[in-house]
Amino acid sequence: MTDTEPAPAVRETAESIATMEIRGAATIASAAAEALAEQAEAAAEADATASDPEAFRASMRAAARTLRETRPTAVSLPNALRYVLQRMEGDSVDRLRRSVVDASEAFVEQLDRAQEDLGQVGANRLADGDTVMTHCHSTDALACIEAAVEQGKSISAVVKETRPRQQGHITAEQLREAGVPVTLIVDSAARRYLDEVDHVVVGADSIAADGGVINKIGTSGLAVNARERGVPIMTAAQTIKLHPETLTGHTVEIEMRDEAEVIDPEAREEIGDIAVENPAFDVTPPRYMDAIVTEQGQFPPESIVTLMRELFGEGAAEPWAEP
Ligand code: RI2
Repeated sequence: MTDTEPAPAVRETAESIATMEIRGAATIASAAAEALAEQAEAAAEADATASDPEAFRASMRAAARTLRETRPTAVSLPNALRYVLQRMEGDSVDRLRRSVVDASEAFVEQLDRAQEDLGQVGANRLADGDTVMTHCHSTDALACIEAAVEQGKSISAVVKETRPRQQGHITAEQLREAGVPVTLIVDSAARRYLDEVDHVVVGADSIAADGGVINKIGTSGLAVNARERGVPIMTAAQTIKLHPETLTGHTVEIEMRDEAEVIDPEAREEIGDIAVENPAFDVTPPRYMDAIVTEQGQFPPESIVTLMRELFGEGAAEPWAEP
């Protein structure tokens, strides 16, 4: 390992995030924080960095850049890198290493606590006997449903399959394990089933300063249909999903994924000359979302900017950039 080449553990984590073996905004964030700790341990041993604090710092920044470049939309990833790198301090490699490992552990702990806390808030919105509809697989959204079940409420679920990667199957399995009766449907059946649903519960990959919710493709159509049917919809999102760059007018990049996720190459070949697009996320305007549930309580989407300013000030540092 040289001073700019990330440790093998970092490269493996980056690869797993890019291929979506590790997926879901919160899971990506904790994997990235843990990868930085592994980088710190490796750099404290490597010839080029073990006795040179500046080279150690440079290797941490390079590792963070490798992780940052994997997927563009979930802001929990850069927020995790920011959290750890901003706490890297010390005038010796050993102190630097310790500070990174401590920050990484503190971040992962906070993440788990935040999810538990927001689960309680989200559960309060659900009543005994409710049926919820889910989209994709969100550990934050599941935390709300599971907390409601733990409160003794009887909840059932209509789970959208979520093309093209069918993360709905993971949701279905985890809800079933939590004792929630599950009905799995294809995405296009959602509007038909909304009449039987009391709440829609989704997660978020990023939340913009104007209250726009960036989540798995299909969320915005579901939200519009839920509004038309009079079904409340909430987003469960820890505050690491708040996107600080949107405070200064930046927009959130929507990841475009490989067309092979949508159609297999042979079928495409048979159809002939067509374009295939595969956006992974969409933006639900704040007017179609009833509440954003965080570990700090529930917010109307339009007021989330207040919390964002409190947590991030007016902008976002990039501690992984070369000085
Ligand atoms: P948690 C997922 O994205 C889904 O869009 C989900 O709603 C969101 O991350 C948040 O997940 P992907 O990684 O952080 O499957 O709530 O593309 O687990």
